[in-house]
Order: sequence, then structure tokens, then C-alpha cells
Amino acid sequence: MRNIFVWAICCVAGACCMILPSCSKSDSARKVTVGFSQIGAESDWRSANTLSIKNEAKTRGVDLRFADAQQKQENQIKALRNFIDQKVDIIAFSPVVETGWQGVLEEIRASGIPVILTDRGVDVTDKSLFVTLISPDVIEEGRKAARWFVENTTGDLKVFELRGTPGSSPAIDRKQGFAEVITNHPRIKIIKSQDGNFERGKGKDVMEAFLKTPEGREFNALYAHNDDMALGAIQAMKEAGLKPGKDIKIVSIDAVKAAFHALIDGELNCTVECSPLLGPQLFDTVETVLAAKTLRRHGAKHKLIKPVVLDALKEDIFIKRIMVNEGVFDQSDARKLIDTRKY
Ligand code: GYE
Repeated sequence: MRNIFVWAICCVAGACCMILPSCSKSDSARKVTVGFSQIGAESDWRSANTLSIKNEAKTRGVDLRFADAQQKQENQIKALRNFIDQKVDIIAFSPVVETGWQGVLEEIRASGIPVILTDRGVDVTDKSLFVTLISPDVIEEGRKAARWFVENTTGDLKVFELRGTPGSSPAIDRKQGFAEVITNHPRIKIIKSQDGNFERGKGKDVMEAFLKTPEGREFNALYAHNDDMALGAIQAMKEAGLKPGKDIKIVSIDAVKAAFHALIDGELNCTVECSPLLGPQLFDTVETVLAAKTLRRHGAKHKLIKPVVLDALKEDIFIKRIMVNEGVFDQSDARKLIDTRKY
């Protein structure tokens, strides 16, 4: 798929230069500028994501304007407005929460700059306010986490759920996917659900407090929306004299290296993969969107472009998804696989 995609980009870029007399040397020599508003550095996943985006921009010679929002939506909105002022070619961002974007997205549209979303969705009625969302199937990740409990445990499971950032799409979707699966398995129940903001420190604090409550004395499973919160909670359990991975069965999401270490140590039972390595896909999309924009600007006739290129554009730009197969890892394969992990 990726090959077709890269080929499509080349064809479109090639088509531009072949059919457009005004596609001058200086046009192609100018560096592409991309404004990227990152959420922050709340997890190992996020740090790997930032690195992937920065490295890929460097490899491709893209002028990346990177802004860290320190987990605040108001900072992201400020950064987006700043990118409009800077007249960047493309704006990309990972929205910290789902709602509250309509206004600023309309401002961006008025400026004519295309928007690409990465890893998290927005809740807007007009989907044409952004070109595409590059994201894995996050609801499915929640389902996979639940399926691990279904297939690898017996008896009643009283689950404590550690949720991600309130109002964020992965927190909403991972809750939904997990709930969908367990409704068919009445032996598995969520007895308490709390926010841990996708952070290790928060995961630890929340678990510490939870262990002092009546439910905290009876739960026997933890579902954490990401590895960092699970790792923090594991620390709190150990400090309280519990044996995580044994007394309490634990499943989390991301599959970062630290989670593999916890699997090997027998303290985590399963991690569901969610790849943060979105840099290559982001910049493939940037190139395609810009090529399509150039074609449109010059009024190129669709019939001048091979139909297969158009198909690739249609499919990949408007309903783009990560095409990699995401794995589910447990203690049985952690040792064998840890050296192959890239984040
Ligand atoms: O799982 C979590 C991070 O949005 C998919 O955000 C991402 C999530 C990821 O902080 O660790």
C-alpha cells in the first residue's frame, strides 16, 4: 500500500511538472513549511511520536515549526493561530481533546491552509475542516485489551480502569472498545474507573488513593489506557505489598519498551500495540496534499492524470489509516521481541 502511495505521490509531482509550465525550479527548491502542534510529553509514546515526526522532517528537508502545548488546548489554539500568521504550507496537530476546535479550524480554512490530524480525532460536524486523520484503530485497541482478559483469565474479574486524558479521543475510544467486548462476558466487570491523564505519575497517585478505598481492596484486574499509567500503578501496588501481574492481572496499551521490561519482570500481563511512528505517514500525506493543491491551483484537468493516481489520492487522503498490523504482546513473547522494538 505504501509503495502505491509513494508512487502516487511521485506521479502527481511528476504530473505537475510535466503538465504545468509554471512549475519552475524555484517552486520546487523552496522548502515546504509544516506547523505541527504537539500535545506535550505526557508519555513514552508521545516522546517517540515527537522524535519520529522531527526525524522524518529532517530527512525530507522539511522546515518543521514544532510547538509543544504542554497538554493545554488553549496553547494548541494559540500555536495554530501562530501557524496561520506564519503562512505555513500545512498545519498538522494532535488534538489534546475532541471538542472545541470548530472556531480555529474555520479560521485556518479561511486562510487556505490544509489541516492534517495525527493520532487523535476532533468532534466537528463539518469533516471537511480537516483533510485527514492519520491514526491507528484505537477502538480496536480497547477491544484487544478486553479480549486478552476474556481469553487468558477465568472466574470473576473486578476491573479497575485507568482512563486517559478526559475528553481525549483515545480515552473515549479505548473505553468504548473494551466495554463492547466485556458486555458479552458478565464475569468481567469494571468496578471503578478514574482519570490518569496518560501519565505515569498520575497513574501512581490514582492507584495509591484507590488502594485505600473499599473497591481497592477487592479488585483483581487493571485495564490502563496506556502503558505509562499502568507502570505508575504497578509501582504503587508494589509499594503497598501487592504482586502486580499475579494478584492483579494488568493489561495496557502502546507497547513501549518499558512495558516490555515489565512483561519480562512478570509485573504486567499484556500490552496492546499502538504505533507512535507516524512521521513517515505524516510527511507522505503532506507531499500528496501539496501536490493535489498545486494541481487544483493550476486548474489541471483530472483526465490528464492517470486514474490510478486519482484513486490513490481519493482513498489515501480522505480515509487514511495506518495500514500496519498492530500486535498484542504478553509475557510469553516479551523476551524474544524486546530487541526488535523501535520505541
Ligand atoms: O496511547 C498515549 C498518549 O493519542 C494514541 O496518547 C495517543 C495516546 C497514547 O499519551 O500514551
